[in-house]
Amino acid sequence: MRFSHAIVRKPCKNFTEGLSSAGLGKPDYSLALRQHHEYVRALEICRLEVTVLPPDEEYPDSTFVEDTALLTRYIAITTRPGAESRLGEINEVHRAVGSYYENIFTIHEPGTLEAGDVMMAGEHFYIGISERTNREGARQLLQILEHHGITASLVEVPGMLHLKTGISYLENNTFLAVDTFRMHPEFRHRNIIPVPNHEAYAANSLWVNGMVLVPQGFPITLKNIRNTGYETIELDISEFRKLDGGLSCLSLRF
Ligand code: CIR
Repeated sequence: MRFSHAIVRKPCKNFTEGLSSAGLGKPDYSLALRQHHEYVRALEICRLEVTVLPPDEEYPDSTFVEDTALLTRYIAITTRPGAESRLGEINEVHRAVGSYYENIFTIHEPGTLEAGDVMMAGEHFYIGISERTNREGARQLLQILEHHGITASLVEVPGMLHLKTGISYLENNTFLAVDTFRMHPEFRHRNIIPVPNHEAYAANSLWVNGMVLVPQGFPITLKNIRNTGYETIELDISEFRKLDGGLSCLSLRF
């Protein structure tokens, strides 16, 4: 899989009011802007053409664009966030995605789905059932994917925000995962780079065109990824972590 584009959205001034369970304090807005800028540069280094959407002041969490859409090779699906304060983010994203996709499907009530719960692993998709993605939302997505010849399976997500909070696919049949998913029947026999519990945040690292973006400050995971043969870029995203966001949440890659 190669990506050519990414969509990101600049954090808005209200960003500091975003949803959070991290207990790490309020983010610093100007530092968040600088970190976001570095994130965009990293995507460009990975040879992506990046569309930067303007801040959307109405939605504090709107910089976490990943949750609002799933972009596959041929079709796009806009989601229906389980967090009520995020429901309205979809309208703008639908418009932005419309510049690139003819076929856009949607998730409808009573389904909820956030694409932080959707992991693409080659031709197969894993859909997490979490506090944000319910069974009905997952069922609707499964149906849309299968209708287009794409296979998917459902995975329970215990005790974390999204599926990709705890596991990432780094292509080459390789996953990066915390213990919860290393032991999971769905992944037990897969090739997994382990993430130690005290570095759990680094399980959300991001493969882009052969490089892996890794959050700064997780030396064991960084070393393990490098030892597996990947080139890495470390990025400081401390201000996004304060709102439970990781590297993947900040962009849609396609
Ligand atoms: C939220 O709670 O919805 C945001 N503060 C963080 C979303 C993170 N998104 C992701 O992991 N895909």
